[in-house]
Amino acid sequence: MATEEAKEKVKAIAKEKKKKVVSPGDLTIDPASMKMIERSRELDVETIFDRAETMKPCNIGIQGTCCKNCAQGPCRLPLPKSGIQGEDTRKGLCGATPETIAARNFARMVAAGAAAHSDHGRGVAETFLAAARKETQDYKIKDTNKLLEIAPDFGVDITVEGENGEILDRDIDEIAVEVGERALAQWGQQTGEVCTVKRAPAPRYELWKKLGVIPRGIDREIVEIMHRTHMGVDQDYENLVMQCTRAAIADGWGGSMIATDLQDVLFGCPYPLKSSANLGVLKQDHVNIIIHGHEPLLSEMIVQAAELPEMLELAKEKGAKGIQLAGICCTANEILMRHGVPLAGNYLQQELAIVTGAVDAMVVDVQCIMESVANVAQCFHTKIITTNPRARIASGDVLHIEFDEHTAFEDAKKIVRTAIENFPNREKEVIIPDNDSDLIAGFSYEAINYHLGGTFRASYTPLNDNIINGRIRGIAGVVGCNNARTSLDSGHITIVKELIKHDVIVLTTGCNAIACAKAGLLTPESAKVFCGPGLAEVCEAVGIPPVLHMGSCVDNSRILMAATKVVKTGGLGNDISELPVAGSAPEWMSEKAISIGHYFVASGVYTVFGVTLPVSGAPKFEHHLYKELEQIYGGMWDMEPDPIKHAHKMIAHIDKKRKALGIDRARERVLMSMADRRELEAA
Ligand code: NFS
Ligand code: SF4
Repeated sequence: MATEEAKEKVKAIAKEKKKKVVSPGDLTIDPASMKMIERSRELDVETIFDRAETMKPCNIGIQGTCCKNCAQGPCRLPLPKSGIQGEDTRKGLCGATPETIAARNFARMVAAGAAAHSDHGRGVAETFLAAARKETQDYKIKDTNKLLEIAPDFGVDITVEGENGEILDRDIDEIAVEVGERALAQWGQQTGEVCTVKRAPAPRYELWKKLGVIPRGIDREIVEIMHRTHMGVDQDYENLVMQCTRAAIADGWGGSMIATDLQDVLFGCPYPLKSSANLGVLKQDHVNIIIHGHEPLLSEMIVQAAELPEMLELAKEKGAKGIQLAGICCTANEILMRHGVPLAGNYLQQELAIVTGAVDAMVVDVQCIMESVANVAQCFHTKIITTNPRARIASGDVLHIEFDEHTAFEDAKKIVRTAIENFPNREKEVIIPDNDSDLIAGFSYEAINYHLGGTFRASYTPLNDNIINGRIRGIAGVVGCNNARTSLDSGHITIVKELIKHDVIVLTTGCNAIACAKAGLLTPESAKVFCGPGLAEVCEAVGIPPVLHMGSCVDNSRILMAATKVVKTGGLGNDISELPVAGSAPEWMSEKAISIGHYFVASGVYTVFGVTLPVSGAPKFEHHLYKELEQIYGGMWDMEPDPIKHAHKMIAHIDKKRKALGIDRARERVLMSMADRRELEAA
């Protein structure tokens, strides 16, 4: 017994030591998060930041070469310490090579990611159809302009021929029902093509057709990955990557794109608006409700419910001054983009939000919700409310209030009421960090069109012109998660700042967008401070931030559409692969990020991931992703954990494309004239 006690003591001391060793400043660059990590330690509340110290990743899994696809394994094939000399003889029991194993694991990540985005899209399509058929009172077709714009892509006519051969507008309700039906059919379709894929630039579409990678139906391609990666099926990594491409295109140009389209029609296409970001948006004297997860179906209703006078009254009755909504993860982005609801934080801040002691309810739906929020909440009065039958939490004391699109508003009211009633139960001292940053968000690809082109000549021409004349060096899509294996927001902010400093305009979504918001990069004023002279000039002239917030992760489809629009506007080549663009996910962690990365690559974009990529244990497969794919798609994968090198790899690729387009000289002239101008000004 005595020895047991001694052991416990040693453990406790070691634990203490660890806590002291890793200072919050090494865990994040975000001041609000630093304060809350500190606070969690004071209160002895364990968070992911502590667990990241006590549990290190597995050296074999991290290389992508652990296979557990059958009960003869797990077969583990790490690279030998001395590297591979001569022939690579590593094999699983069945003979699977490291290439096969890593490619199968990679493919399953694509499948899971594409499934997550696309199942979200399916939910939207179902609700859309219910709204179009008027089976629910709670959702309505809001943005009829966008409906008319997308209908032809779904093969739905927007006009009809009248009795005398005249062209008449079709009934909008009829159009909506047909679009809903056609959209929903894309999931279960067995043959043919997912219809929205045709939106890609023609040469891209033709290339995919030639390669045979156009998805037949969204679900089908995901299921086929699961089949092919079952024990003893597809054992050719190149062939597996082809199937990854089909499923990833089914996500980016299918499931995600349809989700974005239909959400815009239901809830309105986003246009620029002001708001603020970081934990400082929470209010001591208000009922604070955090909406966390991904689907706007739920959060849209909660936004409405929280605005009801009866809710405000109830809040006052309970001693609060009002109700403060704030978002975490992509739900945050959805309600920010359309309603200006402030961002509480990104993925790694979900536990920290609860640590403020000010969150009366955290309402979650699907994806990126850490099970540990349930445990952290137990140390506070916070109620965690799950709402989706797909996503329940067994840990802790979690409330489940199921959300149904047919009774959506009633469900939302119940949720808001539960949060309000919990306000008087706050038990611990409330400590809210005083950090919140101003931001401008809402740059749908339609909004960029409008903003850059002006009211009367909405177009992408000014953007193209500024790329051609060299003021803007190129475009970067920087997206993705936080990852507890790297300092929170550090990779995001270092990379984005390095890009804009070198005149690369940044399009952002997901948790990168939230990181940029917190760092003040989503304001027009930041252009002067952080941008190179060319980009600063454009931002100041047009009044836009150098980093354009385009929405949630399913809205990466907006980036694809923006790139397509740039191609179609002309002067920068005939395909996305010819554009001076690059993609990046500096702190990725989710399987969705892999699906996104792969559809960017297949669309012709050089795409760099930070932190790590589970392919390093399979050199031939890695080479295929990093090098050979460029020959096939004009886009390829890369991995670079060092943020500055990461940014410069992207810039080098952008410069390579400028050179191929013959516009590299223009940039030299612009920069020269800027320098000349400065000299003149100084004189
Ligand atoms: Ni995207 Fe959005 Fe964030 Fe990563 Fe998760 S919230 S869907 S997956 S963690 S960016
Ligand atoms: Fe091992 Fe092959 Fe089974 Fe994988 S599929 S666990 S490599 S025997």
